Amino acid sequence: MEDELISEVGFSYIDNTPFEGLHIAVSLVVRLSDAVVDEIEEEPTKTYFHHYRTVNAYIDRAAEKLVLLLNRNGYRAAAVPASQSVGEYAGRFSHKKCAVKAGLGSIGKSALFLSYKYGPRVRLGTVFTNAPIDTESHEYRDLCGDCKICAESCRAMAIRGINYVPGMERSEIFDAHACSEFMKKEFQSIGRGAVCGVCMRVCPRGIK
Ligand code: B12
Repeated sequence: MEDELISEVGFSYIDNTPFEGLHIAVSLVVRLSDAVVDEIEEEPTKTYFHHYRTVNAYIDRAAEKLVLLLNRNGYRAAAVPASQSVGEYAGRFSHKKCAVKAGLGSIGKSALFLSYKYGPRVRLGTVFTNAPIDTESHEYRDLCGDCKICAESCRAMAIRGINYVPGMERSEIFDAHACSEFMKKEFQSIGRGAVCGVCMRVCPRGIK
């Protein structure tokens, strides 16, 4: 991993692992460029769409390298793709869940993962392994308080404005269908309907 610029790494134990026998999740956090994210106003930019795709590829590469490294040392390992949907609005496993369990941040009203260091301006990766890595439990800290700027800025009206409490379903705070349909309809020509980023852009936790 030494030539990869990963902003943060964390470890957690996941009971309901997507890969049989691999219960240790290694979370990879890659910070996004403020210069790129700051340009998002009412809608995403083509530069942000490119950044999104490039960072996804970067995370996938770093995660696969870690898999190879663990394999070389005699352990089993598998990566969850950075940004792949396999079910209805769901990936193979939630990167956010692993990153929260690793104590790297919490869930915002936006349903985004808010890194304690960088706010929501990060992209995530996860590698599952059976390597004997120590994990510990962490206290959950809400970072939103009374702030509702993400909900007020969301043109899809997908964010209900409710503080996330551990154990809640995503649907209690966020309407994934409304978000996805709005992106597909409004931003097809900018990011093939796959990106928006306004909730991430406006979050005070990410503004330096
Ligand atoms: C499907 C998908 C979407 C769908 C559904 C959105 C969603 N929130 O799930 C759509 C198309 C709408 C979408 C939109 C966006 N997405 Co998206 N998406 C995904 C994807 C591929 C799967 C998400 C998934 O499985 N959701 C299922 C639900 C159940 O899980 P979850 O929302 O991830 O997590 C919930 C629970 O796990 C729970 N939870 C949290 N901690 C814990 C702890 C425990 C113990 C338990 C039990 C539960 C729990 O809280 C969360 C509440 O939302 C992930 C990549 C991945 N594999 O994780 C990216 C991902 C969530 N997307 C991301 C981003 C950035 C976006 C967009 C900003 C688009 C863009 N790139 O411009 C918007 C933002 C929408 C928003 N406000 O959340 C990033 C989020 C980064 C961050 N800082 O949080 C991810 C993680 C991709 C990445 N590699 O970084 N996305």
